[in-house]
Amino acid sequence: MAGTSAVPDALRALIDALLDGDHAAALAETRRLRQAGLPAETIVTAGLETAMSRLDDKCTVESFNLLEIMLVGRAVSAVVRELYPEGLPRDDRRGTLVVATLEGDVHDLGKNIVKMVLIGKGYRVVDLGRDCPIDTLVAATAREGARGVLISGLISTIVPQVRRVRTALRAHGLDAVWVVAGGAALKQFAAAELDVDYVAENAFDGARYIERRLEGEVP
Ligand code: B12
Repeated sequence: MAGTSAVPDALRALIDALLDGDHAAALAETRRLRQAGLPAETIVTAGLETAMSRLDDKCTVESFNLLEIMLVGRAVSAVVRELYPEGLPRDDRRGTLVVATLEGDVHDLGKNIVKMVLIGKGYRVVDLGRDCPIDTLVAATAREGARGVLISGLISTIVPQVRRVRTALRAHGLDAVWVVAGGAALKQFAAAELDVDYVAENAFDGARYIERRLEGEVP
């Protein structure tokens, strides 16, 4: 995640508002930044991700401040909806993608960003939510005719499940479906270690990979 030194000055007020859990102030600051011409991508990667990474010590196995984290989470969600409003035109010809956080992992802020970014780029995205069993993931992939499966993972305990996804897809004849992983717990691994096609650094890196994949630049 972005460290303090990488944060542009322009984003400090937004990060402070997010960390205060003040979603009205965060929204106002987001609108101001957009009007000033700051790209949504920068607001997400240098603003939202930085704010959340500063919550690290309030959300560990040893110490856990639920109320504070949830308030920040609510502010992050409000900013994401502002940046990527629902109801955007979508072009189903670009293909269908399935996105989920696997069973045992309830983190979904990153997954929601990935979904909105991809919808904004014109993909049809089927969101299976968080805490999703692999069987549900495979069934939805087949039912929806998805070309790719996107998995978000924030806790390390989820890694063995991620490694089972491709085998489960193949067992149902879905050999051509590619798998992309992302999120703090998964991006520490190489794609081969997780048995996935690609591990994304952030939502935009993932979207660029998908674009290259669909355009045939990646075999
Ligand atoms: C917010 C938060 C929570 C919230 C989640 C709210 C929600 N609705 O999501 C709550 C309070 C519920 C929570 C609970 C817990 N949490 Co927590 N949480 C966090 C925290 C502070 C921020 C995570 C976050 O939202 N980041 C912001 C988003 C925007 O970033 P992101 O997910 O990485 O997503 C970006 C990219 O990675 C990418 N991306 C993400 N997924 C994908 C997928 C694809 C396909 C692609 C292309 C891209 C992509 O797109 C996004 C934008 O670029 C992290 C700390 C951290 N530094 O990550 C701990 C953290 C993840 N939590 C942790 C822990 C331990 C827990 C608990 C076990 C605590 C407890 N004692 O119960 C529980 C887990 C419960 C469970 N079974 O899942 C640990 C995990 C440690 C580990 N390695 O396993 C962390 C790392 C904190 C720490 N330092 O210890 N948590």
